[in-house]
Amino acid sequence: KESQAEKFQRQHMDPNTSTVTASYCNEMMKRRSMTVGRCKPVNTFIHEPLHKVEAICSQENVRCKNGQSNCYKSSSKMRITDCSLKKGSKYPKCDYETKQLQKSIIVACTYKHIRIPETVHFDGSV
Ligand code: UM3
Repeated sequence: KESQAEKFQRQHMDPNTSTVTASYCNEMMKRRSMTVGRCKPVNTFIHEPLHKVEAICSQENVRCKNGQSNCYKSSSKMRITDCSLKKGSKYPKCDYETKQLQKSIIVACTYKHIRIPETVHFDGSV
């Protein structure tokens, strides 16, 4: 079964893409299985190496949108792409807007082993 950390990487990590095209989100949302059963409404891809994203777990601790306390904000801006479902797009034709941004990101971290955190959820960007 897919772990939460594996799911985070499938849904949010794309380190080897630097510039994206208008069709990026339509292709990636499908390729990463976020258009199965429904169109996931909003999803962010992170274009930074995994070690830089995991390092956020030792940066600024902030409260998560759901009230949990295990969210962390990146001290530097990261290259990201926001995918948002276009108004009027109807499953199974998931049609996304692609927006390339540089923002600080907030992720949730849990411990896989004592002292070894891993990223498990994307909470937002600021
Ligand atoms: N989400 C993003 N980017 C945003 C805001 C929300 O990817 O800027 C995703 C993360 C959550 C979902 O999915 O929307 C609900 O908040 P996840 O927990 O699987 O990462």
